[in-house]
Amino acid sequence: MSKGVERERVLVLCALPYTNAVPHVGNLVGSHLPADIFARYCRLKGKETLFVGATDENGTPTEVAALELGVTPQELTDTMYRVHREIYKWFEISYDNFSRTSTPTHHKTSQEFFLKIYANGYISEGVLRLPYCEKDKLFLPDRYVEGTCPVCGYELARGDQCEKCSTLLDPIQLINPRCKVDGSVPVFKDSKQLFLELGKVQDRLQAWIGSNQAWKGQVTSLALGWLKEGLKKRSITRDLRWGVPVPLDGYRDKVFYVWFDAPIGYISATKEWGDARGDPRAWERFWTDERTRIYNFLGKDNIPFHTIFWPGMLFAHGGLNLPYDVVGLQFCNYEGDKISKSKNWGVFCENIPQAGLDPDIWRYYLIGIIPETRDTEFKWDDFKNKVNNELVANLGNFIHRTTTFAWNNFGGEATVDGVAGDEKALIDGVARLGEESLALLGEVRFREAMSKLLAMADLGNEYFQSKQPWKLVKTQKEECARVIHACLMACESIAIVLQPFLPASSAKILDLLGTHDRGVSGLWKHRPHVQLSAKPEVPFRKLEDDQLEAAKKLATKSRPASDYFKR
Ligand code: B3M
Ligand code: ZN
Repeated sequence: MSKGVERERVLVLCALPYTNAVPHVGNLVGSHLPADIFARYCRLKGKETLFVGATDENGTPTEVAALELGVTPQELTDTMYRVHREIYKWFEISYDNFSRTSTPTHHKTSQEFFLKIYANGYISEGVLRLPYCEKDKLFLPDRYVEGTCPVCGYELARGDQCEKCSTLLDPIQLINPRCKVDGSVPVFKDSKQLFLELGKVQDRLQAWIGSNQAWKGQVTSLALGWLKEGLKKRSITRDLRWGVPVPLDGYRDKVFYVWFDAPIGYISATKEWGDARGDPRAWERFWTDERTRIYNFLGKDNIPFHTIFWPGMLFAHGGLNLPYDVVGLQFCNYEGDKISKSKNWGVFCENIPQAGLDPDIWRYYLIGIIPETRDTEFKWDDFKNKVNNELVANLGNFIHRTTTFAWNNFGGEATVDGVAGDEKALIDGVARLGEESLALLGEVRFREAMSKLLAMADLGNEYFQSKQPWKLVKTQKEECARVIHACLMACESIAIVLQPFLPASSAKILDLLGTHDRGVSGLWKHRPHVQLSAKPEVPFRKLEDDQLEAAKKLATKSRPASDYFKR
């Protein structure tokens, strides 16, 4: 293998959303958007980058939602997959493959994965007492049993996990269990199941988690906390029909537990991406070559599965890459309270495309509320202030005043035979801030990276203001051309760094500037000749109150899932 010269390789993974609901802004800022910005950053840095995701369609969440809606799981997932895909597309989430966990490749990959860890000796057989609804004649999904958490006493803990203390649970551990759908008390029936012997990988998990440098402190300490309690075996099969069938005699009428097959979806989606390009072994570069860095983006309730359960499965399997960073994000609330679809409290993605604002306007505000280290809050006042005072009045203003000045006074052309003095200081200063912004993105610190980007525009605005080109143009036209050239170069650097954040807007600005080299090296290039390609248009328009009101009206109304299945 060649040394040092190979491109870095990155696999960006976003937690797979269930198909029992349509995403809201909390879901976007809590995984898809940060994953997208990071993937775009990696591409900008010239890394070999793959960004995949999928809908999580199997098991109980789907069966129960379908039951409630009176449709088949197939109808539910077919429709919801399309709804999800369109929403992410609208927000310019740049998935290289957005798949589903119902594909034949995923079924096959999951079954092979299981058979490997079975052969490796990590699977045991046992009997599980599972909640059973006598009324519906059905074993209840973990999530649909509610009761008091045995660890922290929270009264609304779910059968798979306590939302309050994040402990992973089995329904039988709940005190006072109730069926979440009809409130009835479930009976517990014995059922033969397969278990993953997590205890066998405890030491390896411990060593691995302790050695991870990239993780945020909060993620590491959560993970170490669970390890301290000691890992127990966990059931990986369920008495359901909808899901990936278990390929083992005695269990063929069961399917895998949804959390068993879902993370394998990361591998399946990678495989499908390669298959589609006629390169069926491409996935191996990402999953077996240790130099690949895998970044997982997910909400905090998914942290135990991505720091313990899934890595445990990977250890049991062997030969596959573990996550390099588990980027666990906190929650985003709405105007002082938790987002809730049933209470119609939040900003819901299904109507946003019709709300009359560009995706980049949304992206701009949402980046500021990515819950990186603590819970954040969506507020309409904030939305307006941030867009108007930062994006429009600072960044947009610098680009617009520079380009219109160049257009009106120089026909959009600026030529210099070299840069020096204040002009060089501006161009280099802006480029340096650009590098800093990108370095922060590399550390998955999105909000700080965005502030650096605004600092680039600040620098440009200060320079423009101090040079007063509107006066210079009358007295010293050549000097004025040098000033405007420097400002155009600063605009170019800003637009280059803007690419991962606001992809469509940055592309428009770079088109206007006639920039060919849009990679990081473009930051430091002092192009001696710039010719604008067209009459500049305002890059970002101020949000007016009535416009925002109209958007709010649409975006805060959640569409009931049944709407999608009207016959
Ligand atoms: N579908 C949980 C969720 O949507 C689950 C994530 C799977 S990632 C492998 O919150
Ligand atoms: Zn608890």
